Amino acid sequence: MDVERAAAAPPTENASPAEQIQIEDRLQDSAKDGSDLRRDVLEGLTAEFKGLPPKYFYDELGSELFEQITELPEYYPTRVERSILAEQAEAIVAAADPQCLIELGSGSASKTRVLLSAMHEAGSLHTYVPVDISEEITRATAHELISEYPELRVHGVLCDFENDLERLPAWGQRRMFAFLGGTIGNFDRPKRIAFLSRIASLLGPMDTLLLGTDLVKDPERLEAAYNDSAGVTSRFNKNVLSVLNRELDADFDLDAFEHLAFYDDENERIDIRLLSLADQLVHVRALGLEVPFAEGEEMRTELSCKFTRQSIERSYAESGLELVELWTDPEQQFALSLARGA
Ligand code: AVJ
Repeated sequence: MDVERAAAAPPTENASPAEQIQIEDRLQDSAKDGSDLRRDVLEGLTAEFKGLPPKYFYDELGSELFEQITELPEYYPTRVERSILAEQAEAIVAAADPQCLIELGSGSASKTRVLLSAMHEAGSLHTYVPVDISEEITRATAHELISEYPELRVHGVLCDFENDLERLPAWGQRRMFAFLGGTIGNFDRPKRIAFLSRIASLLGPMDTLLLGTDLVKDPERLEAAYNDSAGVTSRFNKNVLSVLNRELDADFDLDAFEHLAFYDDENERIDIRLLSLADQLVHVRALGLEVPFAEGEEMRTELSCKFTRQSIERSYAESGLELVELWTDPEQQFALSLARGA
């Protein structure tokens, strides 16, 4: 039986774990065999202003370092988003009325539970679709969740949601896409509009998008969140160089670069870079590439865009979406917003 039809098969009552959990591997070969990485790194390191895509931060160590970041006193977004979810899950579920939750970049789904629980309370919990590249985490999470919610079907999809969004199977229920954590901030404006437009084209009339966005605030507080005193963010940032050393047989000296993160007021975003501390030549052997870095040269490793209610509404409007409702915390540090097709 092909996967599309298996995915569309109606669930049965009293399913066994094997029937309740289905994990589909939709990861493209170019992601598995490293050709995406080689293409992105070649492009990024040969550009006049060098840059690397943030998705390559997240190898095993990088994911662990990001977990540590979320627990830092200076890094408020994860905690605040979780508190908004805890306060507002019922209201979110009432506004969206979903039967199926599709989470882009689900990871360990720690924030998702609150939503699933509200769907369960509302009597509408049907399917959870975690979309992630890690099979291990997705499987482990699926098993935990079905023991907590006996009525739940978990249909995991292993893929890079940025590349494979249109390849997600279609489900015939009221769906809420969730893109949490403020990860939308990694896209610059053109990429953000392109990505949200793609989501808009997937939304049926009953479907919604729940989006987490960090908000514009005092630059000092913003900059502190990306320049923690324990130096975890610096290690996280430099870890992308270790990924290249390992995956592409490169010879980056991590001590020859310095972590930089500053708030760009005009573009309303944190700009994260690695500063070369010396004139140096880096070899990326898997690409047959020699990359010169000048002393003081900066390479961009991540953007983290910050929003206002107005800029969220504008992003939606430019993407064929419409704001339904927006929830924030008492200090207005972070926002969760619900959108539907315009
Ligand atoms: C996972 C993209 C939301 O932008 O705050 C944290 C990543 N980088 N510290 C963010 C990050 C440095 C984080 N996102």
